[in-house]
Amino acid sequence: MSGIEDPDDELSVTPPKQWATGVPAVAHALEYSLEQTSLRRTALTLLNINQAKGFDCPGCAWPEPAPGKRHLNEYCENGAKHIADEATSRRITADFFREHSIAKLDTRSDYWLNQQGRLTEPMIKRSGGTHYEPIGWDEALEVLARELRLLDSPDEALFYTSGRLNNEAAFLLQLFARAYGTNNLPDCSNMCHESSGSALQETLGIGKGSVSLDDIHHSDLIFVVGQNPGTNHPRMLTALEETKRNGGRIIAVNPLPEAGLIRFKHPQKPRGVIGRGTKIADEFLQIRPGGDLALFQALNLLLLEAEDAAPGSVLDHSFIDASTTGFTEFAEQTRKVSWDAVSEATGLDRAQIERVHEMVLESRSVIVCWAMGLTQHKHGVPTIREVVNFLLLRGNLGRPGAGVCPVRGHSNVQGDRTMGVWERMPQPFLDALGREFGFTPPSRHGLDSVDGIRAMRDGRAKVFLGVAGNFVRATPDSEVTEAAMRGCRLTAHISTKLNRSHTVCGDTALILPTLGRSDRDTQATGVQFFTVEDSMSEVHASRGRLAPASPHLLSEVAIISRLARRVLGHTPAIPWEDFEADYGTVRDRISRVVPGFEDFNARVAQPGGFRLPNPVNEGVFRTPSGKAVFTCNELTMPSVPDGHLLLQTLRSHDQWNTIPYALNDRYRGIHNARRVVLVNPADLARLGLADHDLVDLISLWHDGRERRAEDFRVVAYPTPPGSAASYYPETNVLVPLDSVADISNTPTSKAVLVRLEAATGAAR
Ligand SMILES: Nc1nc2c(c(=O)[nH]1)N[C@H]1C(S)=C(S)[C@@H](COP(=O)(O)OP(=O)(O)OC[C@H]3O[C@@H](n4cnc5c(=O)[nH]c(N)nc54)[C@H](O)[C@@H]3O)O[C@H]1N2
Ligand SMILES: Nc1nc2c(c(=O)[nH]1)N[C@H]1C(S)=C(S)[C@@H](COP(=O)(O)OP(=O)(O)OC[C@H]3O[C@@H](n4cnc5c(=O)[nH]c(N)nc54)[C@H](O)[C@@H]3O)O[C@H]1N2
Ligand code: SF4
Ligand SMILES: [Mo]
Repeated sequence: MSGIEDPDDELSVTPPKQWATGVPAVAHALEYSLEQTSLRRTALTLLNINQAKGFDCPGCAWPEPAPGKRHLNEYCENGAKHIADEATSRRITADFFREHSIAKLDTRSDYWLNQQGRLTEPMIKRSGGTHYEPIGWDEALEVLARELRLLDSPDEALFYTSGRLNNEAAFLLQLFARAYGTNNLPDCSNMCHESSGSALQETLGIGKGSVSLDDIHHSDLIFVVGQNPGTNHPRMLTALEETKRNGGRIIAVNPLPEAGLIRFKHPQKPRGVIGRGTKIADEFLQIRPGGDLALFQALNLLLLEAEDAAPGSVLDHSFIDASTTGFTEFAEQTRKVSWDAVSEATGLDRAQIERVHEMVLESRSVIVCWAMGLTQHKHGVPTIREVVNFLLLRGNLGRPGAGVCPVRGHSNVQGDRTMGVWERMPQPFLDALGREFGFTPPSRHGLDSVDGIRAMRDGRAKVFLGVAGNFVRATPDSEVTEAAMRGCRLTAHISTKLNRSHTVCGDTALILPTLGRSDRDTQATGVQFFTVEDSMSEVHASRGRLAPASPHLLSEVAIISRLARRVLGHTPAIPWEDFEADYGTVRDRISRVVPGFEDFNARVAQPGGFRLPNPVNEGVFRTPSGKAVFTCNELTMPSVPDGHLLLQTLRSHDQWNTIPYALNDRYRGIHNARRVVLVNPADLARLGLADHDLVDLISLWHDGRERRAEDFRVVAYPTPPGSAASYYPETNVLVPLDSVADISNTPTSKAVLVRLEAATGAAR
């Protein structure tokens, strides 16, 4: 398998931290930035992150406060690291590729590949070649266009995107794919919040969150479930601090005692510098992985019983009667919930769940926030449906301080979906697109990420274009996926930095380097900006300010427009040249195709942009019945055979998805190593292992194939008995391709059955 790690065996372990984001955090961010670039570029970038006239942080999708309420430093430690990683002064030139064969590059770690700097010119690996070599833009795009034209069917091509892509480029990419003739638009959402989209669409009629930042600030009670905000959405902690200042309370539900959930020190306030900061969680439920469905069923049972005891005082009957369906069946099933099953699934005391229930009763408004700890389970969709049941019971939707809050990952992952990047976009969208551009978009559904891998593996997909991501590392079952990618006739990537998807490539391969968020984007009509949509449906402009990393870079909009022209030929109804010259013309088209974007150019010119309407907040549910839907969800838990552990694969504090920035995970006390597996001390004793032992992880799946991740150090850690945790993407090799969430088809990255075996050290 590719990516034999550069040595990383200097592991040292300190106790997990009790607090997140204090002064050391700022120092760490500056240190990374100054390592990557000059003081001047550091200052320029940091002053422009998340400012009304600057660029959107390329990190997570947490929203900025309204323009008048922004600090000069409206970013977090990790946002500063993401920017520094992009604004680095290091460059990869043609010489670099002459010196390093692709086979050689493939032995280097993901960390090393990323540290080589920004890509600067288009490169090609020709069929049978061993190295990437320079190629002009025209020829590169012609190579790709020719392969696309030669396919027997447009459905043999895949167009993958991550949520880094901006709205304008995303809109053009899906327009191009559909005009070419396919809905094969897999994206990172398939592996991320797809379970949220599936559950919310079915129950509330829209696959997005309903709350605003203001709702967070003024909620009485917020659940933070399956989420590690101290690392992954750091400025969410600032918002939760404000909730607490306003008298609200927080409940954290997580198998791990994550630092940010316990205590928070604000890095930009004197109180954060001295003092102990704010205690975040009023109640911490250290749940067994996968136990959340049982937890919310138990809370729902308690609410029904409290209503029985004091009729008319607990449930919001007028809301339930007027705006929902399915209550009777749901209530009937919920009354059968057994406390033995709840205790088995959650590992929690009944008394603690009852305490939380009391807090719910005391709260007029409740929000549930969640992320990958809920979505990446086999029963992720039913779990989120049960969260919706919980909120519906007391009418906690469409009111101030109440609602659903799936906290999205990539900065524009929500926007990409709004723009039509989805393999199963609803027919009304396709009709509007076809009307605007004078063609008939295909209506058969396309392939998502998992089905896309199957199609490449089986020779049904032959050309792969990836935009703004690292498909081969983000996806499960690394050995299977790598073979699938290598089997393609052509793989091409529009990227800013070198990654594994460039070294694990098809017969012919292209690297198409592009501008990043912080780079100035100049086209024929002048300097351009683009737009993004955050996790709370706020749409705003982003303007890069730095001199581009190389004069040979094209923007994503330019690359996609030029490719489309070559593939589709002359299309009078789709003026690709105009789109490239003036992104405002793309926004004009978006305003005519995508609901909620009327008058887009004028509204996005306002400082801070605008918020898309969410019908749920107007009491409108776009479900077939026109009402919100109570659902009945069967309690299921993965069964863990003797001698096995349930492994979750998660992010360290020092990485951006597939890209490690360093080998530390400061808040969890792990230093200088990523190949570690966190295990409960009681399990270690039971398995005859000791802290720091070297083990292989072997996953269990019914296809009998051996999936092994070699040479991990065991770290004794307070994870619930029977479970373990380790970093992604090193452990993706263990996640079977067919182990997916029901309905959403999301890989079960938080529930992999593994056993640990003493390592032979053969990989070293
Ligand atoms: N710095 C940084 N920021 C990021 C990213 C990054 O890589 N680095 N990635 C971005 C992206 S794309 C995303 S999607 C988000 C991801 O944000 P998160 O979802 O916070 O990311 P994970 O590291 O996957 O952490 C999952 C959390 O869920 C918990 N968990 C696991 N299983 C369960 C369970 O069964 N029940 C409960 N209740 N909890 C569980 C884990 O202990 C962990 O705290 O972050 C975004 N922000
Ligand atoms: N086991 C396991 N697997 C997982 C997960 C997990 O928790 N566990 N999480 C899943 C989740 S939530 C997600 S979202 C996926 C993430 O998967 P992806 O989104 O595919 O991966 P990233 O690591 O975000 O992609 C990084 C690459 O994006 C490119 N890039 C960065 N900025 C830009 C830009 O501005 N433009 C362009 N064109 N390119 C750019 C760079 O070349 C960089 O190498 O992984 C999923 N996989
Ligand atoms: S919270 Fe997210 S969007 Fe905000 S600065 Fe930090 S990484 Fe960037
Ligand atoms: Mo994600």
